[in-house]
Order: sequence, then C-alpha cells, then structure tokens
Amino acid sequence: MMTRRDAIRKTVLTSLFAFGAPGMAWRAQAQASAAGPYSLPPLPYAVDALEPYIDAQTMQIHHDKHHATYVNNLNKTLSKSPEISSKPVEELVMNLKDVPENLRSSVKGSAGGHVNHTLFWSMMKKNGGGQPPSELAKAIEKKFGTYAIFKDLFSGAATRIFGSGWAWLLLDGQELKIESTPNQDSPLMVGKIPLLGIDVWEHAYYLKYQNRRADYVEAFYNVINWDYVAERYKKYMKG
Ligand code: MN3
Repeated sequence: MMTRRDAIRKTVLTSLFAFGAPGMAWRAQAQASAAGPYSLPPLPYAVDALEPYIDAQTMQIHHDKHHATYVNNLNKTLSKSPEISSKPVEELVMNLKDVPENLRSSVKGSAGGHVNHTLFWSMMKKNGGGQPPSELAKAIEKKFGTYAIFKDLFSGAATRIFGSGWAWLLLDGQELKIESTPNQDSPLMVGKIPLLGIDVWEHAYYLKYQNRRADYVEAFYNVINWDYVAERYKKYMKG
C-alpha cells in the first residue's frame, strides 16, 4: 500500500518541471559541474530583472555566490558517499535518514539550500505580483478568508522568523498552510510541498534594505510569479 508520503514522493520525482517554469528545461540548460553531480541552475531571468524590488547586486551575489556555495558544499560532502549522490536533490532532502549520520547535518544544510534557492528563483519574475490566478485565489480565500489576510499572515511569518530561515505557503497533504522553517530546512524534509517561499536570510536583502526586513517582505509581493505557484498548486493537489 502506498502511504501519503510515498505518494508525495512519487509526484515530486515524476514531475519533470518541478523546478522550472513550464517549458523551461532547467536541468538541460544547467552545466554539469566538474566537481560533482549537482550543478547550479542558471537564473531564469537577468540579474536586474527584479529591480527595483530586488537589486541586481543582491541577485548576483545571492545566486552566483550563496546558491553556488550550497551546491559546491553539497558536492564536496557527497564525494565521500557516491551511492547517495546519484539521487535527484529533491529525493535527497526527502530522505535525509538515508544519508550516513556523519554527513547528514552538512547535507541537510547544503541540499536544503540548493532546493530552496532553485525554487525561489522560479517563484519570482519580472513584472510579477498582482493577484493569484483564480483557482489558487479561491483556495487561498477558502483557507484564509481574503488575499489581504493571507498577505498579512505570510508577511507576519516572514518577519517573525528569528535569525535565518524561510516563510512558506505550502501544501500539507491537500491543505494550504503558512509555515516557516529555520536555516535551510525545506518543507520537503517533512513531506510537505512548498508552493511559495521567501528567503529571509540577511544575504537576501541586506545590501538594499539593511535591517528593514519588513520592507523587503512587502516588496516581494511585486515580484511573485503567481503562475508558477498556481502551477505547483494544481499539480500537487492532484497528487
Ligand atoms: Mn538565500
């Protein structure tokens, strides 16, 4: 018998465009890294595409340095465990218990960072924002009341995180929820499906917003790629 977790796992693993906008063959575009099995996917837009809400310098450093470091560290750690490193990164984070204990906390941080950032780039776009498409909008209204209430709750979760982490709109089974995770923990690690996430590590906003995290969170609504979020919602509700 298939458990709920197995079912989610199957859905994630059979989704070829889980980590790209529909029609974007990210995996094919990404250059295989000489240093290991995982590679840094290219940003799906120019570094200045999200200006003025997210500045080009932040995007460049965030993607080219921070995200790259998660990928490099993951490759380095897993070079000690070749049988583990053949897994897709989504499968890796969903099954951390399979990672040898001495490597697990390192893999949790770096694979989590890789998965979270890969999703994050696709969750934003140039000229994004506005309202979610109707099916998702209805689900949000059903769960939270109105879009404005959802926005308050999501912003609240993002601004309340102490230290580094992420706030998420996610699917827990078939239920929409707003939750946060510390560090680079991914909802996938506990069998939940991230739909929309915001990175509130200081590296995501410090150059432009300094200590004003709430201003960064407010600006984020102008770059949300709701089509991508709605696509994920539709797919995983069926799963
Ligand atoms: Mn980050």
